[in-house]
Amino acid sequence: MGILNVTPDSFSDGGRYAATEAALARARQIVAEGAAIVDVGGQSTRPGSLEVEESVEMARVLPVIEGIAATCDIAISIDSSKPAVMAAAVAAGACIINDVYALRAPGARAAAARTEVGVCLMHMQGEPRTMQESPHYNDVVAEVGDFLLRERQACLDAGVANESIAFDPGFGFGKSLEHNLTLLRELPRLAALNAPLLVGVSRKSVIGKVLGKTVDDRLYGGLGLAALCVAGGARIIRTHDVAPTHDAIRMVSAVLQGWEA
Ligand code: YH5
Repeated sequence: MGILNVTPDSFSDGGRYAATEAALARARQIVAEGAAIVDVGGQSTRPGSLEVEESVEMARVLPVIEGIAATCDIAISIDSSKPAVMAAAVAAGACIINDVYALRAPGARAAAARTEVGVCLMHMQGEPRTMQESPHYNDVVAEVGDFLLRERQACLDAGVANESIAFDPGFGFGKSLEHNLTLLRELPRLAALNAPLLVGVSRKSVIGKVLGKTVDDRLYGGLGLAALCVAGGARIIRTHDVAPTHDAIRMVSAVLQGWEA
């Protein structure tokens, strides 16, 4: 899964049209580098980030999703927590909803059930503005697993199909370095919960803290983690660096599943 951020800090604003064209060019690159999914987001969820208006988020992502759907052979996911954005994105061509709030916003589960798309439920403790201030768990793996099972049941009750639901431990979302490392070490316990596991570690601070590297220098650390995650049972790797990650995980898959050209 290649990350396509459509926020002003990602594509410097020469206006909406220029930003859309730049995002589409990046989407074509993500396809060429081997991604199966492109994850389109118009709202930053990094630690400390603020919310944007629904209309702003829509204006950013919808033209990009329409453009990708019209010109690229790739599955599109919408990275949003707002039900109206989810519904509009699916109408524009998205087939997966990737929600860091795990569809907890009022109306989000109903929107997912109506559209019959895939959904990724991600664990987060707290909310983006404050989540890294003092994360606390007694047993981080058990608590993340319990959260995902509970939110899956809520989705099933709302009419989302079981086969449509993926899980994500939410690396960096209300987690200390030690919490992130424990989740990585014990990923097979989460992979055993009978949902495809999606993980996003690309360029995150877990790498920065261990290696002492800034965000632009975290590729090799991220590849190590991507390989570990696939070996630990992850099925989808969310990354900024599609070509190197694709090579790394194809290599791990060849070992685990045997080699097919
Ligand atoms: C995720 O894990 N993450 S947005 C801080 C960084 C680098 C990257 C400075 N959306 C996830 O990518 N969706 C985001 O270091 C996500 N899983 C899913 N499903 C945060 C992000 C990032 C933050």
